[in-house]
Amino acid sequence: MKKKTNTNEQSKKIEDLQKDTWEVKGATMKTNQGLKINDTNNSLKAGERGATLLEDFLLREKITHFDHERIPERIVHARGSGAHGYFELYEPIPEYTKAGIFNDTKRKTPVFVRFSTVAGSKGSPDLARDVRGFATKFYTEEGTWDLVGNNMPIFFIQDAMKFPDLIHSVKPEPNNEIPQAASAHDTFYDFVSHTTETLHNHIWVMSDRAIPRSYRMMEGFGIHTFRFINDKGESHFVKFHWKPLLGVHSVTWDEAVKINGADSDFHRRDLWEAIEAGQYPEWELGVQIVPQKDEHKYDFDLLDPTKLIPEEMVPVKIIGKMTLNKNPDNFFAETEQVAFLPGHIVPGIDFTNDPLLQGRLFSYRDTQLSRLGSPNFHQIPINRPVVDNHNNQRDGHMQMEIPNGQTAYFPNMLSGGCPHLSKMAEGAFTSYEERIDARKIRTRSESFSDHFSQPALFYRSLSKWEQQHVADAYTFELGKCKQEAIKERMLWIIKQIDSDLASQVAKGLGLKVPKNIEKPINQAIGADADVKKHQPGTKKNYLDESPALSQAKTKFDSIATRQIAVLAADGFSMANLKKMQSLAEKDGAVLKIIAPMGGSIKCDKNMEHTVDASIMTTESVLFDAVYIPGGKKSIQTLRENAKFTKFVNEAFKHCKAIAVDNEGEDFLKDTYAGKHTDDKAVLINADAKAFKDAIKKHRNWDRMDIADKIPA
Ligand code: HDE
Repeated sequence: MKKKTNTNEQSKKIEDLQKDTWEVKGATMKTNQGLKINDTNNSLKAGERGATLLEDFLLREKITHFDHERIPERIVHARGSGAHGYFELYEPIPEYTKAGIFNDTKRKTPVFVRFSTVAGSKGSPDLARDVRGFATKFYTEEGTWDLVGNNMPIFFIQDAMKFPDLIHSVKPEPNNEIPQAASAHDTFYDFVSHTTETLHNHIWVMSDRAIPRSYRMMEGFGIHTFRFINDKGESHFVKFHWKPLLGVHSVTWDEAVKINGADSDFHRRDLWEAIEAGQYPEWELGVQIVPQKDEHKYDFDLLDPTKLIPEEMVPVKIIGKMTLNKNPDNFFAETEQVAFLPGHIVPGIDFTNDPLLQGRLFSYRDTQLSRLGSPNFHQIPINRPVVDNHNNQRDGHMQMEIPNGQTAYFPNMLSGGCPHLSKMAEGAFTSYEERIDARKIRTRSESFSDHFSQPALFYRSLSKWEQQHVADAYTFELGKCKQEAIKERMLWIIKQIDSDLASQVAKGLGLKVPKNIEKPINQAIGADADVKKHQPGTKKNYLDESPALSQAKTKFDSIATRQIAVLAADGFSMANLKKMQSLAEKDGAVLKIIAPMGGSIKCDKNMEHTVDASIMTTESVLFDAVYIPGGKKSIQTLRENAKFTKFVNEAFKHCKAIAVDNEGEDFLKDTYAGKHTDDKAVLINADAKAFKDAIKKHRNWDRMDIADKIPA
């Protein structure tokens, strides 16, 4: 077997994976037994036209393997993309945690990250309105730590017991398996409208966070409150945050719908291409720390996963940075077979009693058994730690290791007591000794009953355009429901968040916000409890606004990796293009020439330029900005092809920056952008810096009112 050599910067994990990686180029085709193969095109037959012989072991080996190539897709988060990278610490935090990864600034801890959508199947489109998974495997010197988070800081439900109900309601309906990768249907809203604890995560899903521009431009959150344990055994509560260096940006719903048709792999491709181009995605890791003594200080329960701790109440301390710098060599072997378990922790990190987290500790190991088929899934190359992992577990399907020796039990004398235990001073793990003195009881804590305060805080904290997007999303989603009763319940519930929001949505649905709902909310209680006594608590206002929740307050300082469509045909002005090329050369943007046909075009200096895409094979929604260089002949050609006009109209509708030079202005007149040349992101004969500044802002949301009326 020829081993692949990797030219990328080596990490301990990449080196480890190379033991199992082989290079297709230069390899000789052989059977799984190492037999050289002479013909892989024809089966063994009785005569040229004869029946195939059972003897044909070559056919059987090939077909049998093929027949078993598929494994069950993940029950949730089936659709995903992964990448390798590393984590570096900025400054040690021994006062909070003894975890090696958070104490040694010289370490470059290898990581593997998998981003995903939740509800859709493995082949579903990337731009579904959905939560995104953000799961990170840290291959640390003390063992593997998995931080299995999402791109939203809270979850839909408070107790693991409700997870199958939640997922069954959002997945395609069981009778007809419709709709795919979409929450806009009756069963989901039936569940949500009866389970108000879902509202906080739900309003995040109605916001732009659910349709990110890129995996590289979204935040990540551990969601649950975890514990940090220092070397004195003291505990601090901690919440984990990933903050993307490119800021948090999203597309509009109209774009999302169109991107799903134009390139259903949009996010996967974006991640892959950025890494291949050496424009490595980066996130800073932040922690919110709450001392043990402050456990009950807040208006919400730290153990309730439907609540966030506003950053304005407990600041996020940035402690390190993650860089993703290598694409997987094989999607199935790495991205599909990677198994994340929230139960994978290291000394210095521990769990809390969050009832959702507690349930997850069971579920993930369990699901890998049916998904990967064996308790030895930790031996799959992507899953094995970078440190040795010896114990007395043995056998099982697909055992890959050969533990030698006479014993597989502890204690023993025959193997000198090995594998031996470690002392605490040698870095052994021990669980935090939490005092528990309680009744065994199947119930929900009263401290979890506030369902409206934080959705309302989130909505209040959004900018006007973000609020409008939320209202539009509710109107769309409920508009797709068939049952009036479900829509009305939802309207009443939305009113508990914000009555103007409810009125706007009601107007769009052609309904009225009900004054009351007939049946009270079915709080999370047992059948014998008095439902009326268990209604959600009244809305509180412990913070007027949390600016950190708004994407309007994110970073707008870079255009790196932004895709700029250059619409051009033969005869375009080279001098114009040259001016804008600095955006690629200096600022890391990606300029792509879109022309009437593929191949190449000639500029006015008679030079050949490779076309990146013909107008027929691409769409405006795949770009962040549009540039049209001058050149009489080029502009004439563009004006003759209606798709170029549609391209610019759509870019204008989606509030993107559009720049034209010289005769490009004539082209602009054919488009809606030409009617709004006073718009600050429609630029005529501007310099590259002005165009850069407009792209940096991601979108000109001031244009939204006009844009909404454009029939593109
Ligand atoms: Fe998951 N979740 N989850 N989840 N989850 C899975 O595990 C589950 C929850 C998250 O890229 C499954 O390996 C339960 C919260 C991510 O491979 C499964 C509950 C958060 C991924 C599972 C939750 C997540 C999963 C399916 C409620 C954010 C994808 C395949 C108690 C903090 C990981 C698998 C990847 C995947 C169960 C709730 C994030 C079935 C029972 C909260 C990012 O085990």
